[in-house]
Amino acid sequence: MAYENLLCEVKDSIARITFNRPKVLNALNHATMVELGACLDEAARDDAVRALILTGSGDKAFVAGADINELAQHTAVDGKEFSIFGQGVLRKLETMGKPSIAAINGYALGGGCELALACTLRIAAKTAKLGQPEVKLGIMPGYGGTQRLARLCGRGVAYQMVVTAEMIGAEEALRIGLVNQVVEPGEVVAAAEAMARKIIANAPLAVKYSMEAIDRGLEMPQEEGLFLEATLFGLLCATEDMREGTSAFLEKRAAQFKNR
Ligand code: CO8
Repeated sequence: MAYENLLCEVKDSIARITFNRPKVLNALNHATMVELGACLDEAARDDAVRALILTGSGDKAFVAGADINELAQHTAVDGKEFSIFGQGVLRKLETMGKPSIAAINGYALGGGCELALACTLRIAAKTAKLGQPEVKLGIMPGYGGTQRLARLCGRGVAYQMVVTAEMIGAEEALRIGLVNQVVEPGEVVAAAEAMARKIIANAPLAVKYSMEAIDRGLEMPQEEGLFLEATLFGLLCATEDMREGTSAFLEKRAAQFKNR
C-alpha cells in the first residue's frame, strides 16, 4: 500500500518504515499516525515480515514530535482522543509479536522519543538528540512517554527528562539505557539491519513469546510473571521449531526454523 507520509518497503524479511515529512522534521500529524496503524496491520499480517525498522527521512530528524501545528488547535476532548488513538497505534507496535528497531538518525523528541520507546530496541546515530520537551509547550507526553520511559530507564530519569525538557545526546542515552547502541551517523539503518538479521536467525515463535513474557511480565507481580514465563516456555516445547533447534545443535548443523 502507498502512504502519503510514510515510505514502507519489505526487503530480506525486514519492513522498513520511514517517516517522510522532512519539511517539519518528520513530525507526527494525525494522518501519519493513522497511516502508521495501517502499515503495522499490514506488517503484522505479512508472514514475509520478520522484523521492522523505523527511521526518519533525511539526516536531521528521526521524528521531532507530534505536529505542533495540529497540537495548537486541540481542545480538551480531541486532545484526549488523539492521545488515546496514538497510544493505541504505539501499543500495536509494541505487542505485534515482531521485533521492531528504531534507527534514530537525528532528533527524537516528544512523540518521536515516545515512538522509539515503543520499539523493541533503539539504535542512535552519535549525533542524535533525544528528549521529552512537551512541558515547554504547556503539555506533557501523550504517546506513552511518562509510562515507558519510567519503565525502561527508571523514575529518576523519567522525572528528569520530562520535567526539565532538556535534550540528551546519544552517548548519554546509551549510558541511561534509553538506547541499546550508538553508531556513526549514516550507519544507523545498516546497524539496525544487522541487529534485525541476528534476531531473524532465531526461532520466530521463541522470539515472539520471549517479548510477550518481558512485556506482560513487567506489569505483573514476579510470581505471576514467572508463571507466565513457564507457561510460554512449555508452549515452545511443543513447537516443531523447538525440535529443530535442539536437534540442529546436537547434530552440529544450522537450524531451519519454520515458525511452527
Ligand atoms: N511540529 C511541527 N513542525 C515542526 C516540528 C514539530 N514537532 N519540529 C520542527 N518543525 C518544523 C519547524 O517549525 C520548521 O519549519 P519552518 O521551516 O517552516 O520554519 C522546520 O520543522 C525545521 O525546524 P527548525 O527550523 O526549528 O530546525 P532547528 O534545527 O532550528 O531546530 C528542533 C530543530 C530543535 C528539533 C526544533 O525544530 C524543535 O524544537 N522542534 C519541536 C520539538 C518539540 O517540541 N517536539 C515535541 C512536540 S509535542 C509532542 O510530541 C507531544 C506528543 C504526544 C501527543 C499526543 C496527542 C496528539
